Amino acid sequence: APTVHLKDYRPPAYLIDRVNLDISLDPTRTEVKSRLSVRANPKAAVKRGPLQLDGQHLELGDIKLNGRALTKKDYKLTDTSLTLTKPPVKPFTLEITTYINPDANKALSGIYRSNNVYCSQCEAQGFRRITYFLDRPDVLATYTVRLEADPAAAPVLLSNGNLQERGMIDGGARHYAIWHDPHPKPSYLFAVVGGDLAPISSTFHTMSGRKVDLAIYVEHGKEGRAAWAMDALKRSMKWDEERFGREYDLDVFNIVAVSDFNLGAMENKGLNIFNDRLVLASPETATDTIFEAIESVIAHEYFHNWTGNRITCRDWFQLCLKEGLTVFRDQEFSSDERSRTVQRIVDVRQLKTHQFAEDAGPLAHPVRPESFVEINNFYTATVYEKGAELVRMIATILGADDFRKGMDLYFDRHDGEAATVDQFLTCFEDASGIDLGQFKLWYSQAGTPEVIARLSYNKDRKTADLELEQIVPPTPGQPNKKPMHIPVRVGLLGANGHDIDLKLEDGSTPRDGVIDLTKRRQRFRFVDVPSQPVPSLLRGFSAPVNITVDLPDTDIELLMAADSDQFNRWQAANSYAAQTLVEAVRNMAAGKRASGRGLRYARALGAALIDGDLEPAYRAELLKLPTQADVARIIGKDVDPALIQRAHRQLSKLVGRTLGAQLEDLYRRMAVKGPFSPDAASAGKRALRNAALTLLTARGSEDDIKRLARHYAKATNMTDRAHALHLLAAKGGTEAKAALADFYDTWHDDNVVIDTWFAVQAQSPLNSTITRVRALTQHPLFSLTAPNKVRALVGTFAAGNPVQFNRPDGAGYAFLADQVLALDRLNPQIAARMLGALRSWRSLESERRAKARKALQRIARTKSLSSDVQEIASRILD
Ligand code: B3K
Ligand code: ZN
Repeated sequence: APTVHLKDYRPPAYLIDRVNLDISLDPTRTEVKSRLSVRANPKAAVKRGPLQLDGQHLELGDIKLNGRALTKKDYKLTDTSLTLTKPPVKPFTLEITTYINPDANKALSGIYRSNNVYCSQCEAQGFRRITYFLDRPDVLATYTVRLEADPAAAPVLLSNGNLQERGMIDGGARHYAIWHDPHPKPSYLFAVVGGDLAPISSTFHTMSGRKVDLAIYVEHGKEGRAAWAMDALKRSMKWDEERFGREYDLDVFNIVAVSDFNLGAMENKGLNIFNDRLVLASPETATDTIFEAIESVIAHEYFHNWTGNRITCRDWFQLCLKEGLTVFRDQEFSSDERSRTVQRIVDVRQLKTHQFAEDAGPLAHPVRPESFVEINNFYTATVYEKGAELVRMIATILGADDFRKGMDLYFDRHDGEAATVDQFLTCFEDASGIDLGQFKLWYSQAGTPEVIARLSYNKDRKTADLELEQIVPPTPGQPNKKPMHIPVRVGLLGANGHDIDLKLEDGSTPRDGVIDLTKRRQRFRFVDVPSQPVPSLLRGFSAPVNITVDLPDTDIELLMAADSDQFNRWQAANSYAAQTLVEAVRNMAAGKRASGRGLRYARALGAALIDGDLEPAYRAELLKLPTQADVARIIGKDVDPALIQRAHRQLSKLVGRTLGAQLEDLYRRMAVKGPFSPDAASAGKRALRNAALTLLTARGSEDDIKRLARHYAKATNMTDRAHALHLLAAKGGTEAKAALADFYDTWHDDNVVIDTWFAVQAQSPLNSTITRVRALTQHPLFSLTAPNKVRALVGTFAAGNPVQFNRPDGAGYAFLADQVLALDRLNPQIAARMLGALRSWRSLESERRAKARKALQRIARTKSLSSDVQEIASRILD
C-alpha cells in the first residue's frame, strides 16, 4: 500500500450531497443498492477529472448514471477503486449495486456479523467495504437508509438518525425500516445494526426542552446490566449542556452492544456501537474500573456528537482534532463526576505508561502525523492521550474563560464542516488574542520534552531563581527540534510546607502559578521569597514532559506530606518510588547491596497516608508503586526486566513490612458494608483496601496468604474477586488453582467475564505462564476471531507481563510472532495492535534484544502481510 502524505492533501474533485442506501441483509450475500447525488466540487483544484470511488472486497452488480445502465467501457475497476472516466459536467445520480459477505468478514471492518447480529464499523475506511464511495471525511452527505432483513433473525433494524417508517413485506418473510439522518456526515460515521436484541429505554429532555428517546440494545437477558451505561449517558448529555453549552440534535440516541469489536466503541451519528465489555456491568460481573471505563467511554462517544460528528476532520491527519479534544472532554467529565485529583493521577499514569513509551521508541510520531500507510495504525496513545494534553495546555495557557470562548467560537465557526487543527487553534487565538504560533509545534514535533530544573536561592536578596532547560529528543524522521512552548505550573513551599506567594521580578504574579517556558533555557526570578523554598514543579502535570529536578530526599518528603497541590504530592511519592527502584536495579546489576532508600521511602509513604483529609481513592493511588514497565521506561536502555521485577518485589515487600500495621488497619476499616454501589466514594474504599491487600500479600507471611484466599472466597463483588484472583494467579500454588477453577466454573458461560480468567493467567509472572498461555490459545472459549479474547490473552501477556514476555530464551517473542502471523490473515488491525507490544525492544539488554529482533524479522519477512502489520513491523525494525 502506498504512503499518504499530509502535504498532498487536495480537496475532492467531486462531492456527494445525498446518499440513499437500500441494504438487504443476508448472512453471506447482502445486497447493497446505493443512489448517490454527485456534483463537481467548485473548490476542487482539478476540474472535470475522472470520478474515482473507493471500494474493497466488493462484488459489483450494475451501475447506472442518471438512470442509464453503464457498460464496462464507461468505468475502470480495480481491487480498490471504481473510476468513471468521463462523468457529466452537471450534477448527476449514480446508482451502484454491490454484494458483500458479512459472515466472511473477519477483519470486522464494513458490515459483519457478531454473534448473529449484523453490525458495522466504518472508521476509518470501512465504508468502502460496503459500497463504492468517496470514502474520505471531507465528503459530507445526508443519508437515507432502507434496511431489509428476515424479521425472525433481525427484528431490530437500526441506522443513523431518526426512524421514518417500518413494515412487513413478502407476506411477513421480510421486514424493513427506513432511517433518515438530516445531518450531513462523512461516510465513516455511517452505521447499521440488525439483530435480535433487547433494548432498555429512557428519555432525556434537552436544555431547550426537546425530548430524546434513548435506547441501549443488548443481548436478551442482559438488560439489567445496561442500567449503568444508561445512567452515564444521561449524565453525559446533561454535562455537555452545562459545561460546553452543547445540546443533542436528533430525536433518538441509540447504543448497541456487540461482542466482536475491534475497538472500545464507535461514535456513529445517533447510533453508537459498543464493545459489550464497555456497556454491560453489574456488581457481580464488573469491577469498579470497568464501571468507570463504561462511564467515560459512553461520555466520550456521546461527546463526539459535537467534537467529531458535527465538526469532523478534513482528512485523517487531523485525527487528533476529534480524538484529542474528545478525550480531553471525557477526562473533564470524569473529573467533575468523580475526584479531579484522582482522575488526573489516573490519566497521567496512563499517559506515561503508554504514550511516553510510544514517544520514546520507533513508533514515535507527531500528534498530527505527516504520513501514513495504514491510518488504523494511528489510533494511538499519542493521537488520543497526548492530543488531549495539548488541549489541556491550551486551557492552561489561556485560562478557563478564554478557553471556553475559543471553544464556542470553534463550534460557531465550523459547525457542519470538516475542519483542521490549524483552524481549531485559530479560534483560540482569535478568542484570546494569544499567539499560539510556537505552541503549534506540539502538533508537529514528536517526542517527550525533557525539562531540567534548578532552583537557587539568594538569602540576601530574598530571590529564588528557577532555571529551566528544555531538550526535545530526536525521533524517527525528526533529528532536530525547535524549543516548544511549555506551560509550567509552579509553587514554592516554605519550610512549614505552606505556599509562598509567587511574585516575579517585574512585579507580576503568574496566573494560577503558570509560567511559560518558551526558550531552550530560561530563568525565572521570584522575589520576596522569605526563606529557602522547595519547588513544586509541573503542578497538576501542566505539560506532557519529563521533568527532572535534583532535590534531596527530605525535600521530596516535604512535598509528599504537605504540597497544597495534591497531584504533586502523589507525583513526589511516585517519582521517589521510581528513583528508589531505578537505584535498586542499578545496585543489583553492579552486584552492590541495597541502600537504605527503600525504607525511607516506605516511611515517608506511611506518613503521607495518615492525612485523614485525603479521600480513600487518592490514598489508594499513593499506595500503588510505579509499574515495572514504568521503571523500564525510565531506565531506557539495556533493560533487564527480570532485575526490575526483583527490585519491584523487594520494594513491595519492604513497604508491606514497614507499613504492616497501618495497612492491616486500612484493610479492616475500608471494608464497605451494605449493598454494592459503583459510586466514586465506595469504589475508592475498595481501591484502598485492595491496594493495602496487594502490599500485605507482597509481605508474604502465612497469614497474608490466608487473608488473600479469604478475600477471594468472601468477595461479594467482582472488584474484590478479580483483584484477589489476579494476586493469587501471580503467586501460583494450590490456592491459585482452586480460585481459578472456581472462577471458571462460575463464569465460563459469560463471554465478557471470562476474559478476566484468561487475563489473570496471562499476567502471572510464574515461569510456567508461557506454556499455560500457549495451551489457552487452544481452549474452546478462546478464538482468534474474537478481539476481546485476543486482547485478554495475547495482549495481556505481551503488554502486561514484562518478565515472562521478555523471557531471556525468547519464547515470549516467538509466541507473539506466531499469534501476529496467524491473526494477520483474519484481522490485520488487531494483529498490528498486538505487534505494537514489541515497540520498546531496542531498549532491552543485548541478549533479549537479539531474540526480539529475530521474532520481528520473521514477521517482516513473511510473504503477503497486511499493510497494517507490514507498516508496524518495518517502523519498529527501522
Ligand atoms: N473513533 C473511534 C475509533 C475508531 C478506530 C478505527 N480504527 C472510537 C473513538 O475514539 O471514540
Ligand atoms: Zn474518540
